[in-house]
Amino acid sequence: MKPTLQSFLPGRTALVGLVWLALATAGAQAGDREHDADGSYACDCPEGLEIVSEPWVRMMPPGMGSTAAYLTLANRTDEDIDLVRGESPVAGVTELHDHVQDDAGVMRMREVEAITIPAGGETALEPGGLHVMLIDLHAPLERAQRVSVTLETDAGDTMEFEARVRDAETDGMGHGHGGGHHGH
Ligand SMILES: [Cu+2]
Repeated sequence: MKPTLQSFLPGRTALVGLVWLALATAGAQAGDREHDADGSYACDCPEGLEIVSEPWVRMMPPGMGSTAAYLTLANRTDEDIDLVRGESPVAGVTELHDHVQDDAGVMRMREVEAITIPAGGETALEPGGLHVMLIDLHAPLERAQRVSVTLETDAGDTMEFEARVRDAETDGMGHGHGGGHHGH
């Protein structure tokens, strides 16, 4: 985590304005093509990389300055794909996280160097496991808001998609960020 980054953003107010503008524009374009006939979701992705579950961002209680984005990725190529960086206009810092059990048996999240989608396989980012951490949100997120997220591979390719903000309750994972739920 780099909580101090916020202090390096002098144009914070201007930035927020830009973000809202970007979101408004993105929202207008989104509904058209959410779910392709082949079961993949809209993504400006490198060849062979697909999104196979609807991307979403966890709606957090008021006052929380960070949240997480989730989706399932499929790799149709014959080489592993490593995602090594993330970026989003709504967050000051975007990190790739996983949940790991600490020595006391408590699940904690920590930054990872890469999220790997194995050749010909799938990788799920889901509550209690891997996720894209959105830190230092510039403004509170609202339900149904579409958040643009960009992930970058170690080869320098980028994948860009939109994730919809929603509550986590419906997925049966209960409350809290990783409290007791064991990812895989
Ligand atoms: Cu996290």
